Amino acid sequence: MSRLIVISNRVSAPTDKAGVAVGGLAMALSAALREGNGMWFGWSGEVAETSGQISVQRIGGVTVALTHLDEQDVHEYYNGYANKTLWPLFHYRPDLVSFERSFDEGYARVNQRFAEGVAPLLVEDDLIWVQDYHLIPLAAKLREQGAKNRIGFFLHIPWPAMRILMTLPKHLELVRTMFDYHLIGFQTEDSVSAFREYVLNHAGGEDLGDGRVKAFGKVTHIAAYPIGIDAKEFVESSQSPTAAAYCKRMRTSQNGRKMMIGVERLDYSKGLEERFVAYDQFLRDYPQYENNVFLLQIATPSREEVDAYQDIRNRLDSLSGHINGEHAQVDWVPIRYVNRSYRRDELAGIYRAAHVGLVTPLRDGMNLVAKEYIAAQDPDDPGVLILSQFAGSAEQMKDALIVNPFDREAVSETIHEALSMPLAERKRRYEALMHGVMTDDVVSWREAFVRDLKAEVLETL
Ligand code: GDG
Repeated sequence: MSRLIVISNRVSAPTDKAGVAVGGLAMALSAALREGNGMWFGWSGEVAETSGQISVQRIGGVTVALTHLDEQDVHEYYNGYANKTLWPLFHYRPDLVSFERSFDEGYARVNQRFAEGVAPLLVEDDLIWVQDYHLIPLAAKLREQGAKNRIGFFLHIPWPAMRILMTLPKHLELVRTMFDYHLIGFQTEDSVSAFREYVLNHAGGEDLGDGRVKAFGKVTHIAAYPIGIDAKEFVESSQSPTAAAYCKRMRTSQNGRKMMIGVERLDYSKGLEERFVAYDQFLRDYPQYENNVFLLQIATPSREEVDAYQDIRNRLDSLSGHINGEHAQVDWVPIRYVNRSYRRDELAGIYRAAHVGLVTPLRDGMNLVAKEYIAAQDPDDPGVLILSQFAGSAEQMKDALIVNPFDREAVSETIHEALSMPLAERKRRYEALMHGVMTDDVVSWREAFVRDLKAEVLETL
């Protein structure tokens, strides 16, 4: 049986120090690696002078190979090209992109170092699965090291429309490197089409049918593999004693009011500012909800070394303060804005206590919070999901209330619709959504990708 080698920027342990599950992706990949005697390669998260040495360890039954990055790498590759160039660009924010040639060089250098670290560990029939935008050129670098293996790539974030991508210096070179993969997985059909459009219209490529595209003299296979959550685990987590305690704590503090929940990393792509503005609009449009509803917004600080993240944090501090100052009463605040993170089982209990899940990113590869919110609901009295049309999950979750997050008046109306939805309709929508969340979970995502990668014919390169 071929081994599976997963390569990602960071390697996540399946559980935190307290043994609590940290996330579906880490668990799903770890399970596959354990079963298939595979290996997970990535950055340790430590910043140290690096000699290119790799430390191989066993964590939670998984073989993990870790490398360090030095300060210049972190500045140019991680905070630079990955999070100041590609992340904003792929989330349709060319206004926030900073591009410097040193970032590009750092990105190439770290990808090269990853390839040099992985190559000696490979055997002939290993299946290699590269994750996400930090490592787009890795297959090309591995080929330079002589790797002839099947290599697949999965992009967790959106692939942008052609005209957006073309604002990136050296976009053609970046896309050229992708033709060293046998299989490229995107989250959505929208991303698949955007990639195909670029290849056909800008890279002189050809559509060979069956998801195969040819350019630069090479063929690659593109398809959508929408990622899911570890749904079974999340349902169990939402029924755990910790979740029950958190749900009860929230209900007590609701004191009969309805609660809306937002949970995200504090990131400008998640549409938090627009959400707060729409909620302010809602409080003006529907004064009957005064003192009867509140929004709990959990926003965990993220990428704090990047200026755009400090800016969004400052703007949200100011906006939440402004809205609360405007509408609050002595015994009610409309927004509870919390900048800390919670354990997964605590979060499950908080989701369960929320009457409405507000998931309104301006752009999102998939968005797992939407799926977790559904998985955590009480089937006899489920809450309502409001979901942005620009989240990848909107391609699957058609029974959510779909909104345009830029249209604050429409979001305001939709909040009213959600809060006043009769039980029968809440149940109908929940059941349809829950069926999808349980069926298209992270395990079926992984199995579909690995099965298709195995089926690739080696001669296509
Ligand atoms: C990228 C893509 C794609 C959040 N706060 C806490 C916490 N979280 C967890 C959520 C969820 C995860 O973080 C966030 O996942 P998302 O999918 O919503 O978003 P990104 O982090 O941007 O992920 C995205 C994903 O990759 C997978 O492909 O869906 O589009 O951008 O699981 O629950 N978890 C805990 N405490 C918190 O306070 N424990």
